[in-house]
Amino acid sequence: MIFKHFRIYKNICFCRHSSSLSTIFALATGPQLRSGVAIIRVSGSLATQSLLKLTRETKLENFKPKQLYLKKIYHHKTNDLIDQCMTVWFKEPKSFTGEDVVEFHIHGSKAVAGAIFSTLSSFPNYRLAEPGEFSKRAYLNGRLDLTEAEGLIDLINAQTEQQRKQSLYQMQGSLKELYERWRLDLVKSLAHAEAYIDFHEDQHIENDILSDVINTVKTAYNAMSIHLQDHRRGEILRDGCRIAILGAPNAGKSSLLNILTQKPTAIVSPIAGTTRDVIESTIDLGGYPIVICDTAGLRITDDPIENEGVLRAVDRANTCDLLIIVVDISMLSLHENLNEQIDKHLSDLFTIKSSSFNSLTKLILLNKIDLTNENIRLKFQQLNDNIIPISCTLGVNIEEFLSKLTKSIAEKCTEPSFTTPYLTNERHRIYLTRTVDDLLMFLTFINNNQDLVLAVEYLRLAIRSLGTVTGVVHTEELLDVIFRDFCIGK
Ligand SMILES: Nc1nc2c(ncn2[C@@H]2O[C@H](COP(=O)(O)OP(=O)(O)O)[C@@H](O)[C@H]2O)c(=O)[nH]1
Ligand SMILES: [Mg+2]
Repeated sequence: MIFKHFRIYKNICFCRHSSSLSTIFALATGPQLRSGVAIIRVSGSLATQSLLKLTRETKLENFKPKQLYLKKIYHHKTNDLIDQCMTVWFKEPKSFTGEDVVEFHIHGSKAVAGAIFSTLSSFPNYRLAEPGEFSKRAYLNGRLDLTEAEGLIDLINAQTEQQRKQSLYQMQGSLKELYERWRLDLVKSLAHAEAYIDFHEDQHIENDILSDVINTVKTAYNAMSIHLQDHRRGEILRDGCRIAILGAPNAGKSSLLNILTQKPTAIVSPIAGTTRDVIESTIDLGGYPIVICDTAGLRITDDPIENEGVLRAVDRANTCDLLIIVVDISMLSLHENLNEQIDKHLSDLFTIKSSSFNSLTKLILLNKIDLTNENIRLKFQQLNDNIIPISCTLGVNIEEFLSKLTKSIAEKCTEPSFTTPYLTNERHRIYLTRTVDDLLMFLTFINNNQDLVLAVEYLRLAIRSLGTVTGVVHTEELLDVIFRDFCIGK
């Protein structure tokens, strides 16, 4: 049995210590030098040498790990005093990378950092770190799994409050816990299934063992399928909710964009066909990131450039998460039913490039209500819930529109939570989909009473794909893709 258990793990790469690697250094704080403090981080088996040589101390015992010491630091070759700064070291394995790490909290100038880089470069087996190399070492030394490392880079890139929460939870292991729980259940099932294959004919093996395996796999399969049917919530929050503003020429789309971005991002003019290209802006709405784009007015036109603009508008709308459609109220016949008039206006608009955008959430803005009289405004109470009468020029009902928009986006992303995390990137989706597909193959083989040995092969593949999400299984190529997005010093 022990031998069989070993077989399960034989293809899986476990953590590997890295004492033979070079010692690396980089600026851990942002790239602009000219700050009160900047931090240079050194990591590797020779890291403490830099602490002793730069401070001219002889004994490492003079530095307790994780304690700050104010020290004068000197150039190792020229003996020049470089700076007076705080220093700290973290003894392996209790450091970010799992290796010995030393930090110099220097005055943040190009000259000070340059002098320290020059002295560190002169040490044998020292070199400048590659982008993401500290985090990659942390992963290789088992300090982070891949989802936690991805959470870390997302936290560094977070622009809004909700992105901060989601990435922080992921960095603290929300996805890792979920995926590891599933993986370990499947690993146990695999071990039991193999035991059953090997011993059920000639030894006493409980009959229930196979049905337990099937139940566990079914439970994991169902949970993962639900996890995948998430309407891309985590990904929308990570990448920004994509919104397109659509409508006929002159409806007030560019005016609306300028209200949302609070600056004259797009040209507003009474000349129809002013906006041609898609104009994109990023904003923060109630902590949610939004990538909003203004588009060319939808109409049939002989002008090839404007026509290209209309095509681009439709293309963009097709790849969006949400649509805002602006309707100029003066285009409607106001004495008839307003909801029906708006429906007709939209269906005329969408026939222009035979689009429907059926699957998309739509907010409809009835703009230029400042041009209407009190009698017409009374009819607004009968409007459908997703139609908001506004005036871009006078700023009427803009608050109501913004709160409805925030609500729609919050529904698309939901509030991040540690206990119910959503997958946050395409990589997770690809490998989890493979996992689910292989689990389904396993269950189908079993249901059809097909070869159990072959069925178990699918279970093994599923475990492998799931392990690729967290990094229990990895290839160099996969690590390159993940860590190349990191900045130097992280
Ligand atoms: N009266 C009135 N005019 C507006 C309003 N919003 C926009 N406009 C005017 O409508 C014209 C077209 O606006 P624009 O934002 O460029 O429309 P777009 O073609 O849809 O981008 C401009 O002259 C705007 O000043 C509004 O709420 N009331
Ligand atoms: Mg415009």
